[in-house]
Amino acid sequence: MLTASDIESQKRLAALAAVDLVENGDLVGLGTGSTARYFVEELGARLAAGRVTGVRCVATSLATERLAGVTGLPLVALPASGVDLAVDGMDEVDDGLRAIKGLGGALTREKIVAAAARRFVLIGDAGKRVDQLGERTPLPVEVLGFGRERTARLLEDLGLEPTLRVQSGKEFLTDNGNPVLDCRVRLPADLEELADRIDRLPGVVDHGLFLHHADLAFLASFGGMEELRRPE
Ligand code: A5P
Repeated sequence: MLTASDIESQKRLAALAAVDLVENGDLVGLGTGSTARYFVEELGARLAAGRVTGVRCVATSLATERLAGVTGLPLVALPASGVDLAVDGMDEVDDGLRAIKGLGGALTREKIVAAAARRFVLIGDAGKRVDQLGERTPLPVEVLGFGRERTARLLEDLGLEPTLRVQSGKEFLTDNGNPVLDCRVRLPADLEELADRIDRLPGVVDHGLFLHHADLAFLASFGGMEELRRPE
């Protein structure tokens, strides 16, 4: 049985593997969450030590923006030309490199940056690997506050079971000021079709299915580092 500290070590190992991919002068998308945090800290430390030079970063959340500031990573707005590399954690990943993200609530900005990356790399402990996406975690959907009960009904009509995310007794709001509906997915599900149908609902800002974004995933376990690559 892995302890919490075992899992933290694995997250850190996966993050370090991804930092090795950063090249001098890269524009790097910084993910959000406890695994991405290790990546940001290590990249900041290598920049400070001169082990990598000239990197600039785009943060996917206000929390990551603050962390990057503390670690001394220079931040810029996402340029139209995108980023060289983006690195982020995930909540679940399957063998086809498809992921669910967003339990940290940053899914919309994370997807904008992931979609703008020449290379998008997922990092996590091996416990994040699943046979079927949705088997352990709900699918987060960021929605507009306006009409959110109606949007929840439309999600139910797709076979999902939405629950409004609450944090510290209050409605959770993303950095964009929107609520999140965490949707239990009834399995088995056709995720391609589901993503497409959610994308078309009025009131939805974005959802946590990242089906075609990742090029590579580092999954750390005590057995070693596993690398998942996008199927040809
Ligand atoms: C943030 O919105 C999420 O997408 C995170 O990337 C994801 O929840 C993984 O977070 P941890 O690294 O904290 O598990």
